[in-house]
Amino acid sequence: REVGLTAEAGAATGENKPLLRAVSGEAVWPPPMWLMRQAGRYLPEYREVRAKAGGFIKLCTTPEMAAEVTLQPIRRYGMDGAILFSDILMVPWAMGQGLRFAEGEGPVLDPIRDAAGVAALELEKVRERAAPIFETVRLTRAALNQHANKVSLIGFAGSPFTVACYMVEGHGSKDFHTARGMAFNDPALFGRLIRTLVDATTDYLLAQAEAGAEALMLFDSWAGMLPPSQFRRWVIEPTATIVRSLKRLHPSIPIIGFPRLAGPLIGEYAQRTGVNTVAMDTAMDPRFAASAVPANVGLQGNLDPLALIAGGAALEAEARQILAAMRGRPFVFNLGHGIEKITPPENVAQLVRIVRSGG
Ligand code: 1CP
Repeated sequence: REVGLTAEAGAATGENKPLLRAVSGEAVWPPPMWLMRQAGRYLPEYREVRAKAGGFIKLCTTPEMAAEVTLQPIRRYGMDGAILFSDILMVPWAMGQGLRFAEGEGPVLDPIRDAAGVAALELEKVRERAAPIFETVRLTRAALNQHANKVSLIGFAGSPFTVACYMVEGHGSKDFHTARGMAFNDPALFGRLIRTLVDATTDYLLAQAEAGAEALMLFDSWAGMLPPSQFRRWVIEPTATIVRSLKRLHPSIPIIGFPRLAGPLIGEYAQRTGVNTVAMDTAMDPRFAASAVPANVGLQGNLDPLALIAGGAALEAEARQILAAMRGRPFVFNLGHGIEKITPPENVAQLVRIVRSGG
């Protein structure tokens, strides 16, 4: 089976890719763009492959199919970035934790609540079990190189804190009481889980970089639930450790961090983790971020996915405000959270036109 794009985009050298330049700290205008969850259920072509795959994990671990859905939004919209199609929960899965994606109810894991559960995690199996995901990276990069050499391939993982939330809770939650409780009641145990995740995540991202990922993103979707002292301990410190290790082996690979709902701690996160770009959530004021985050650190974001569903004048006004606030900065246009499955695909095309006009 062939995975590819039709040849139309002009060839360019890797050094000239707008997204890589922007996430590395250069102001590029109009800004490059991609959208979180740009491959997904709002696209009929995704639903078609998803139905054939027979399960979400099967889709993530079948390289031809995963590469195909990674490329779909590139074909349709000409985004500047392709993000590996996988999930943050594939790291716990690769360490041997039971995981399933139940239709309509999201991820379900066999929860880990004690020392034996943490000790049973198989860090040494991650590379082997996740091999099909690295193969997806290789296939996708080869397809992008061949036909549309201006598009950057973004690899990713969840950040230790957010992944630990799911591992302990066993499912999605509004407040992750059990996981956050463990961080207070038994910080030694929670710390062992976080350290295991730091090691697994570093290795998993290194393997993606070796397979051809050109930038790496760390998703910390639940970071904003933590009080400042806990945010420093479970978000900033583990992220800084991962970034340091990645940079030792790949000094020039840009890293994007997404500390969702970090609020006023966004500046400290930017300065202390060493990420090259900080992704802003929907609640972040881009003007505040521009003042709190050092000028050599890129920003990414942060259109509300609901504005994208609305389309029309509401979408245009929101997008233009963000563009106006970010002009002159290293910046990547994106959403402030993942695209919703009821999003009309033509509204994404409208957004691309707005951003390409530069505001
Ligand atoms: O059946 C399906 O189609 C499942 C829907 C789906 C998709 C399309 C899930 C289940 N994961 C994904 C892909 C995915 N997840 C990507 C792929 C690349 C892209 O196009 O962006 C990425 C980067 C993620 C990251 C992810 N997964 C996050 C972090 C970002 C965020 O949204 O906050 C989180 C928290 C997850 C967990 C997860 N996986 C899937 C769902 C429905 C959820 C959320 C569960 C919950 O807490 O309610």
